[in-house]
Amino acid sequence: MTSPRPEVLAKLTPVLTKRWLSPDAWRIDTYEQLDGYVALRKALKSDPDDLIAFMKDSGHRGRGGAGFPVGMKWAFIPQNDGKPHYLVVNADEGEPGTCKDLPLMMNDPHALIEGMIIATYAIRAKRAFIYIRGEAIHAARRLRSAVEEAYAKGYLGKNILGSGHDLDIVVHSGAGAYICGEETALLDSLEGYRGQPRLRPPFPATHGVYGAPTVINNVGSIASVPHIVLNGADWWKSLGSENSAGTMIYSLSGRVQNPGQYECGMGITLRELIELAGGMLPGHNLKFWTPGGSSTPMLTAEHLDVPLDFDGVAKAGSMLGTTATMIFSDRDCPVYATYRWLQFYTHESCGKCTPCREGNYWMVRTYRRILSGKGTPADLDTLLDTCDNLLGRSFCGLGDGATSSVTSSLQYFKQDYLDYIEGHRRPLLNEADLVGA
Ligand code: L3W
Ligand code: SF4
Repeated sequence: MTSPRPEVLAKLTPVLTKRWLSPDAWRIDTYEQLDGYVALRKALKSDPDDLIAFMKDSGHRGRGGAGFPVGMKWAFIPQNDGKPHYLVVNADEGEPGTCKDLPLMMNDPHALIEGMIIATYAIRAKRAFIYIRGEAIHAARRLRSAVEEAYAKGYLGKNILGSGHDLDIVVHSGAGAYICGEETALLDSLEGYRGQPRLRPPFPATHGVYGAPTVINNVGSIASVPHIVLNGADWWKSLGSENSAGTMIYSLSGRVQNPGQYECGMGITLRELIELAGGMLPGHNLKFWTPGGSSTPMLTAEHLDVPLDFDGVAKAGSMLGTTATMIFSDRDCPVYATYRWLQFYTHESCGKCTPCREGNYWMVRTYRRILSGKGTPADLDTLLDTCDNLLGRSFCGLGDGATSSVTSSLQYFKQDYLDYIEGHRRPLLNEADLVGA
């Protein structure tokens, strides 16, 4: 294992992760000793509209995959409309490879709660929900206990710290469906319906929970807010790169020595992240990787120096997504990885629209043929054709995301496919796997 060079080590910038190593930082007393709820006091002295303008100025962008400007989203909420407003935190972290929100909620739940109080004050909402992934029972328990602590100390409930702002927070557990991370399916699920995406527009900003104006933000987007309020918009901008303000928690998994979460200013490269993670595993050379989970097109060893910010990754033909960097080596097969991801999308497809429901199912069957040595070169054209019929034609982002690894693996690793088809590589699946294919 190699130690990172000092200049690379200096790129670690703990902001959201800075309390993670303090034992008990998840308890309110410790949190308060570590600057907790100081930003809230500052925010409650501001005018809500000024807070929204401040968030716009900070350049803070959403951490859930799309990178939508947070301040702009808050500003969409109509004011003086006589309707209740809501904040919903999307804690349904389920994108394959993504592991940044769960550790954040486990280690620093009050950062999320403090950010929620500030956000609701700005958008004038009195009720907020945390929609947490059903499997994350441990994190839901931790959040519920943190919410109770916050009520006991007067940070939640009526007239918070004498400001006149009221807020109730409900922690709502989902039932384990990936699609409920899509914001409108999440709303259906929260309202007690089967979680399926709604047509957009109208966007949740005007028609969200119970038809009322709603801001839906990712855990990381909201947990960053107290830090930004405390240290200023310019400070946040200075930590990142142009158009990508602040830090990001990059979750590294796969063939590196020390997989885990590395928080760095946006714009760090994969080469530097791998160095921070102690290098590749012995005997492994980087072959392909995802910048932001399985829904983002894979990149290759050619892209080691791409800045991992919104613009840099887009220029390289992919998406920053959730910064779930899954690292694969020359001992891994991009065809098989894509097959496994497609199985995931097929299983998680809600079935509402034909391109995604049928397209994923047929692509899985095609991959089974290829991986069992029974594929033909025409299968590769069929795969691309199927992707054409999913991308931009699916009802929600799940269908689009499913195509990412198919098209990118065919772009960079067509020979790997041909090796199975032409019999140069031992099939990974056998006849039994072809049942139903
Ligand atoms: C009002 C408008 N609001 C856009 C809002 C919209 C949403 C946000 C971004 O998908 C991506 C997806 C996954 N008036 C608006 C407006 N908004 N125009 O802005 O919207 P959008 O459509 O760009 O993206 P999205 O639907 O939020 C998210 C990708 O992220 N992804 C997903 C990962 C999964 C997780 C997880 O497991 N937690 O995040 C990974 O890459 O494929 O492309 O709020 O309402 N005119
Ligand atoms: Fe459902 Fe897939 Fe269509 Fe999204 S794209 S609505 S998940 S079937």
